[in-house]
Amino acid sequence: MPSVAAEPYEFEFDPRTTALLVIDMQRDFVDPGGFGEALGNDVSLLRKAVPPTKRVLDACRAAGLFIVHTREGHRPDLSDCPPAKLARGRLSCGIGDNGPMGRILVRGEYGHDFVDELQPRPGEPVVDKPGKGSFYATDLDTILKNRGIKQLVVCGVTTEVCVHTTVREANDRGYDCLVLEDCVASYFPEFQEVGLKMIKAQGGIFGWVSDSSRFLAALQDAASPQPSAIGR
Ligand code: TIU
Repeated sequence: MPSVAAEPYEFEFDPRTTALLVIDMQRDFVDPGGFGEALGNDVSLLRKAVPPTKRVLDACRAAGLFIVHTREGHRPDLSDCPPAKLARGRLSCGIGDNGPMGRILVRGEYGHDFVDELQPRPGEPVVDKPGKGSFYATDLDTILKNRGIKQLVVCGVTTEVCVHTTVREANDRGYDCLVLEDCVASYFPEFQEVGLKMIKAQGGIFGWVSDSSRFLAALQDAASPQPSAIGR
């Protein structure tokens, strides 16, 4: 079985039962003028996760892995947004309000959609979610189980919020998760560091941590014929 060099130990995966999960790579989080910036964050910290995630996405497409993209956001009438979430932060421009990229975190708006580099292709399911976790109030678990998926390679933003919540949800549902540290990002460098440590501590309490280079090398190895098969 192919394996990725990772912490706390190698992550073994079967490409047929492994999915790439790209979490919330939306303009509202990654680009100026969205929810992330409305919360007072420096969004440039998230942009650096886009190029390695694009390399991983392209390689997974070439290898035929199942790929799922998630987006955080709400119906235009905000009926699926808890009042507590709407009120949180006492923001002058928050969820549902007009921002430079349209209504913040509202489905169908420009800011709610994926950044240009990471737009889904036909055949790659998009899961719209109202919460931080990708399994809460969505059909993600059904989609993954129907494909026989057992392992998730995780990219996206932000590390300690939607990535962590999703990995914790996935862990409780029996999935093994590999988080690629250069393909996830936080507005807070200290949360990035500690968020990744939390996943791999205690023998991998929530999963494994590696990076795009090590994962791409493993995917390349999995695609090449094994030495024992050459000349047969
Ligand atoms: N604010 C923040 O760090 N994150 C979110 O609100 N959502 C996600 O992480 N996707």
